[in-house]
Amino acid sequence: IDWQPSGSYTDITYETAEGIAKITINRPERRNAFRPQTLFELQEAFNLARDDSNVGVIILTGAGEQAFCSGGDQKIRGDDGYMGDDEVAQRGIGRLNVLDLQVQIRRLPKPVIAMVAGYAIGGGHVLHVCCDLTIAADNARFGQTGPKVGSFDGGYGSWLLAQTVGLKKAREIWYLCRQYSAEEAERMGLVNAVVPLERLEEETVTWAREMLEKSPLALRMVKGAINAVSDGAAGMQQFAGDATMLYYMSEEAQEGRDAFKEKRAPAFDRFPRRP
Ligand code: 2NE
Repeated sequence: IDWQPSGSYTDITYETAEGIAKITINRPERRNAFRPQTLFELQEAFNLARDDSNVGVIILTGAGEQAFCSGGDQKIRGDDGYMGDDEVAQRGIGRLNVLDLQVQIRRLPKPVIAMVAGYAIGGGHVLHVCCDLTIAADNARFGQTGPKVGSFDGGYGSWLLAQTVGLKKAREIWYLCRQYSAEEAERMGLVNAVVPLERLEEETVTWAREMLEKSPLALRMVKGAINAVSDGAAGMQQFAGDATMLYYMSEEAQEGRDAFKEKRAPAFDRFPRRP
């Protein structure tokens, strides 16, 4: 696959090919730990992929073979969050802006695949949990570290994980902070497939291509529907927005718009009152 890079980033790369966007966390010297800047760039890249109507599937991955992402960069962790280089940090204020990225991945109306080689640990593990699908290399290792390093994720990192692997297993993962192999992760339903490391991208692209053959609107609605159950009112809000979008696309809705513009009464009689 002929990836075409674009954009100018320090902490990530953004590439596209054949309707697929590949977003790579590029801090391998820290096992792809994220800092505030990494997350600003990831948010920008996910927005680009969302807005690009040629893109149907997004792959999130980490540079190199050692790690997908090792979570928040503990070396720049301040006393209330992670410290960036901006004016907010100069005032001594930290950020937890990975939470915004998690929400963005959930809301993004296109499938997001986590492509995991090496460690998906801590906040990096939560990111793969938030993705729609996960393809793991046979060297992948999964786990949470929060209670060991003085952190926790009580949002998607806890209850979406519990919804994925069950309550008992989710508690074990958080309470004991163990690491799990790719095979163990597959057995507990935490990943969709495990493949040899050298075939990781090939297999992930195969899954992406298979989804690209499907109806984009159907995929959008299924993602929204599955997420609505666990995202409560916010999930329903998005799903309801999609219902509005579909309604706008109907002649019935367009008749209401046209009647207003033409200063006449709308003629809705020709539209059936469906059973
Ligand atoms: C990821 C893991 C298991 C890898 O172990 P290993 O043995 O393969 O590598 P090593 O030597 O530990 O790491 C290589 C280099 O990367 C840095 C290390 O410090 C080391 O650099 P030097 O010190 O030798 O120069 N590195 C690795 N992970 C880093 C990190 N997260 N921050 C900064 N530097 C990091 C092993 O490295 C590991 O366990 N890493 C820490 C994982 C972790 O605890 N992450 C934070 C969890 S909390 C979180 O992510 C979070 C949250 O809970 C809520 C909101 C937001 C964030």
